[in-house]
Order: sequence, then structure tokens, then C-alpha cells
Amino acid sequence: MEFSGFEVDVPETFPVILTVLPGTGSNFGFTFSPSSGCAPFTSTFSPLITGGGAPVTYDWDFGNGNLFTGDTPPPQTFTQAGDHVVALTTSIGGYQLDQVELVSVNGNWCGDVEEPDIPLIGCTGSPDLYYVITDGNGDSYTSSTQDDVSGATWSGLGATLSVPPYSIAFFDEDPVSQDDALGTYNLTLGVPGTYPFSIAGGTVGSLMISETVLQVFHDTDIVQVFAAPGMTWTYDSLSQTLCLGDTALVSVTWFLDGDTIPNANGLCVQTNDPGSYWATGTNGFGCTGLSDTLVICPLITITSDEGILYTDNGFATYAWTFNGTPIAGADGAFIFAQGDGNYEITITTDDGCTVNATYTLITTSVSIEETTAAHLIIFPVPNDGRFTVRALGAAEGQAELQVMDLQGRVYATGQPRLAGDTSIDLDLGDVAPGTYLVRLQDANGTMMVRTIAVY
Ligand SMILES: [Ca+2]
Ligand SMILES: [Ca+2]
Repeated sequence: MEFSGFEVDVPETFPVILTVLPGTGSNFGFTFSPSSGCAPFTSTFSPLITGGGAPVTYDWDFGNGNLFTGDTPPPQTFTQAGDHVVALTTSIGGYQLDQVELVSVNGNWCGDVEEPDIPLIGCTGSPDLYYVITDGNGDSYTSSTQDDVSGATWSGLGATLSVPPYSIAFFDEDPVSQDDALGTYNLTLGVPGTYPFSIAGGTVGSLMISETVLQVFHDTDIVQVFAAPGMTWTYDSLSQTLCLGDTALVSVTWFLDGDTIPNANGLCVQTNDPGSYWATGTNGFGCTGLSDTLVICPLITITSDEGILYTDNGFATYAWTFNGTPIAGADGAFIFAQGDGNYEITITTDDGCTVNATYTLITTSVSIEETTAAHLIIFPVPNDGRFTVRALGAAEGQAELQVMDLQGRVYATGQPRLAGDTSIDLDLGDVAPGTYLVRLQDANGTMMVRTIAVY
């Protein structure tokens, strides 16, 4: 769906070509998808900068209140409309040389003009120790010299080891004669810690190596969150009007019991019929929403006619009582009168309504009237499903005829036109034996009811 010139329903991915320039921090360090959507939506994130074997840490701030450290952050949900700044700090770690210690050295320092080897006496003096460390590019660094010592320690070095492999060579400094080589240790970096060595026949010591951060990248990007439509409604029971409150909605569809209500595309709808009302709506961002459901419960009444009490059919359940006592088996739209007294019907609907109606039956007071009131005559009784209905005293004009069973299932309907003493022939076909109810409503709305027995 397209609104205002941009599409929003399709998840979008923005591939990013990464060029890592150490220290600039202005490059994309991560990908994410989708980068925009209607609230709430969930996006997934992946880092792009790897350490090439060096330890890397990823510190995320998703701009939705969530922080995460690691290379596989959980999917992030954005509920607030607006631009969210997502920041990733990528820290590439490495090793640094903290300390070089020589416990002892071999005897190569001895026997020159600086430290002569005198017969019967032996070596005189002590070596003047320094080291040269060389990296993988062949670049080297020469340490300070510690004069006239048998061992030495260089500490607090903090030398980054970012170009492996490294070798470290030890020497005795001799001002006149050539410096004496005391051995070379080739360092294979693995984990931080102490690297002891014993080389060249007596040169013994250790290196202390720790982890450090070599490079840090800061990357930010924007996640764009569009506001979902507001789908809350208010209901005015007096005018039976249900209205959505979001005037930014550009499209609304109203539903009644799952069916679209014809021509109901505005913010308001009239709840003329009972049932479940809800709406879907779309705003200018193309974001859609679904409203809560408003259930309008039906109003029911009990009508009495010729020993039959009935109410509307089509509800989920029916339960009748007579003078407060449930009538066994009375789970349909009508019952036979049990005698004068108080009747109550309680119905439920599929959308959760429970509605009742009461009726007080007093036959003596209306018995005279009954004889003259409009009523039905049906014959033969009983019958095989084929019978004739005659409406006596009914108003002339188009009537509504219905035949149903005790459970409210409708077997026949018709709109006979009544004129004088009209006979209506009916054939229910192959129906189960039992009691059926015939209802006829004449043009004046007068309801006439009669039961028939079918064998
Ligand atoms: Ca020497
Ligand atoms: Ca020396």
C-alpha cells in the first residue's frame, strides 16, 4: 500500500558497504533491517566490523531504552513513534607488552675488552643489559640499558603488540667491542599472561603481556518509527453511535460480526443491530490498526400466544424458568406454557451477551380476547410434514411465515399475501418427527403462533 509517495508495508533492507578507517568513527559499523516501519515493529542488527582474529567487543545502544554487549543482539522492538538513534561502539582489542624481565643471562657477555676473562680469575665485571624487540614488519625498538647487572627488569612498558610476530633479542652493551648477543626469544601471542623463556644456554626470564583496546569505532544510524493509528473509540449509547477518535485516519472499515458494514467508512458508525463491532484503520503513514470490539447485546422480549411463549430465535443458548425454577429441556426459542405464573428466558450470544426477559402469564384475564384475536388454524394434526395454515383475523397484506423446531432451526419461510381467509399449503419435506412451531406475522406486526406435531 502506498501513501504520500512512499511504501511502508514492505520490510526494507539497506546494505551498507563498509570501509573501515581507524579513528574516523563515521563509518557504518552495523546493518539492520527493517530500518523503518509502523509502531510497534522489530528490527534485527548485526555488526560489520570484525577484529581479524583480535578480540572485539560490541556495545549497543538501540535508542529504545535497551543496551546490549555482544555481536548477536536480540531483535529490538520500537514502540514509540519518531527517529531513534542507534549507536554501536566497536572496540578491537589486542595485546601489549607490560614488562620484560631477565633473571639471568648466558656467558656470552664475557671475554672482551670491557669484561675480560682473566685466567685463573674468570670473568670480570657484569653485563650491561638491553633488548631489541622487532615486529612483523621488521621495525624494531631498542630498550634502555641497565649497566653492570646480572639480571634486569623493564616494567611499565605499555608497548602495543599490533604487528605480530615479535622477536626479542637480548644484548650486553660494549662501548668498544661489538655488543654481545645473549639470545633471541620468538614470541607467539596467544592469551594474555606471563610468557617465560629459557634460551641460548642460560638466558632466562619472562614477558608480561596484557590485553588492551587497540581501536574504537563509533557508529550511529537512525531507525524511523511511524505512528500507528489510534484505534480507540467512544460510544454514545443515547445516539447508538460508535466513533473512532483519531482524525488522522485516512481510511476506515467497520465490521459487524466479521462482515464489512456497507458504506461505513467514516470515523463513526451507527450500531443499529446487535453484534460485535470493530474497525480497521489506516493513517497517512500507511500504518494500519485494529480497534477493540464493542459488543451490542440484543434486546429480547417474551411473547405469549395460544399457550406458547417465545422469543427471537438465532441465539447461542436459551434457558427458561417458570416461577424461578428451570424448565427441563427448555433450551429453544419457545416453550409451551406451564400454567399461569412468571416466566423468564435467559439467552446468550456467540459474542458473550447474556440477556433475559420476563413475562407474567395470566390466561383468565385474556381468555375472552383470545377467541377474537388473530390466530392460526393448522390441519391436519398430526401430519407427515405437509399441512395447511389458515390465518384467522389477520390483517390483509404481506405476512412473514416461519416454521422452526424446538431448537430454533428454521425449516421453512415464506411471505404469503393474506387476503381474507387465506390458506397456505406447506410441505416441510423429509423432516424428523417431532414438534414444530409455525409463526405468522401479519402486515400489522401481529404475531400468531401454533405448534404442530409431525410424525
Ligand atoms: Ca661484553
Ligand atoms: Ca658490557
